[in-house]
Amino acid sequence: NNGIKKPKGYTVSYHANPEMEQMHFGQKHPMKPWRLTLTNKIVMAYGMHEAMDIYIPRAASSQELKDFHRGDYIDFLQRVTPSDNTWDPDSQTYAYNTGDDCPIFDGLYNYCSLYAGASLDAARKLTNHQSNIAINWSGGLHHAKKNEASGFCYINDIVLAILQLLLHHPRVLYIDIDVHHGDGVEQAFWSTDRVMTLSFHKYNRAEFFPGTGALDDTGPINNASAGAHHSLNVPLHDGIEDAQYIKLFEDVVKPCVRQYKPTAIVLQCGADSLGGDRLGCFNVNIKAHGACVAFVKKFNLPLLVLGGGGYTPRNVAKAWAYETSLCIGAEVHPNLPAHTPFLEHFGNEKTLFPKLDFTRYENKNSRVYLESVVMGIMEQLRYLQG
Ligand code: ZL4
Ligand code: CA
Ligand code: ZN
Repeated sequence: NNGIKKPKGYTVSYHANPEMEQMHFGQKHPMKPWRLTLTNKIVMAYGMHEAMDIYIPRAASSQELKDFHRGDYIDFLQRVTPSDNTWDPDSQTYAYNTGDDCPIFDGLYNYCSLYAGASLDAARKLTNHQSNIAINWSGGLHHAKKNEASGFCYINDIVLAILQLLLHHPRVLYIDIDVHHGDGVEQAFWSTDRVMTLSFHKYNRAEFFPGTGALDDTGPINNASAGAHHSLNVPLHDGIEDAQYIKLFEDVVKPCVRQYKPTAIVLQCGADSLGGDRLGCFNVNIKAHGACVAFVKKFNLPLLVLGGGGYTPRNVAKAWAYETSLCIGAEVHPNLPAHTPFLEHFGNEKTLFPKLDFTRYENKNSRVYLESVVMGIMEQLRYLQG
């Protein structure tokens, strides 16, 4: 043990089912469930498990998945096998948008019901008051729609978890720091004022997935709709850096909390917003990514912490392990413990805070641009005063 103790005055729960870590999306597919094994190994090597309640959640039932998803889509996921992968436009795989991004692999349904089960378990621990901060790094799959897969996501565990929170909470704030727009969550709660969605992402309508999430997409145009002004988007350009990202995050999140007064927060911590990510294009370090988690924690509201994207597994694992330590409020030594399994996997960078590759993307975010984004958000929040 590294002297990591249970936090005083609050409980952190960690929801992880190792069964899903073995899954494979297929050769060369960027999504590697194995990054979760790497994360858990680092968390355990530091002894952080001593400071949390650890749960191995059961898979969600098909009935639970149908609380958001359409029945025929769940039945399809339950039934399909890899031999159904086809580009026949008449086939159901086409209708439900499975293919290159969302392949049908062995164990797919098990994988989906496990990560959704973990997010539901985490949400229930919050609503039961058994936990104050509940963590599921296998969740955060924000692109999945009611009746189709999208962007490596099949089941929207975030929507399911928020629906659970809404049974007990009048207002839930959803914050998404994945480099991609959290379109599935935004769409699900577009017409309601009981959830405010806020996504920070790279935005380029024609060139960057999924192409939605412009600054002025803020909810139904009709001001009579409850959802008007409750979908907030922070569109960014390539190469945003630590200091800019942290300031922007705080300048936006603080007034959202002040104006909206959520009673619970869900934070999607997609690690593809880190520098050097295989799919991402930001220049954010692990400490700055973690600073967002630490900032949200300070509001002292029931907090659901989820994973998401992240395609350079060694960096994803370090970021999420570091963010676990921030949730516990434990100081951890920057050097990975010598007994960390797979330590050889990290090459010369046996530290939680490696030098990331910032050579690929030049910073295209000017101070003036970021100020205009903050002003755009403030303008939306002014409508909330009622
Ligand atoms: C791959 O190498 O932009 C999938 C996907 C599979 C292996 C072999 C197939 C090769 C990059 C991506 C052909 C792949 C063609 N393999 C994929 C418009 C696209 C159509 C599909 O972090 N092609 C679609 C989705 C994004 C598109 C990002 C982020 C999820 C999250 C939360 C989802 N889709 C173009 C791409 C590869 C692959 C290599 C890939 N797909 C990169 N970006 C996308 O927000 C978890
Ligand atoms: Ca995002
Ligand atoms: Zn992403």
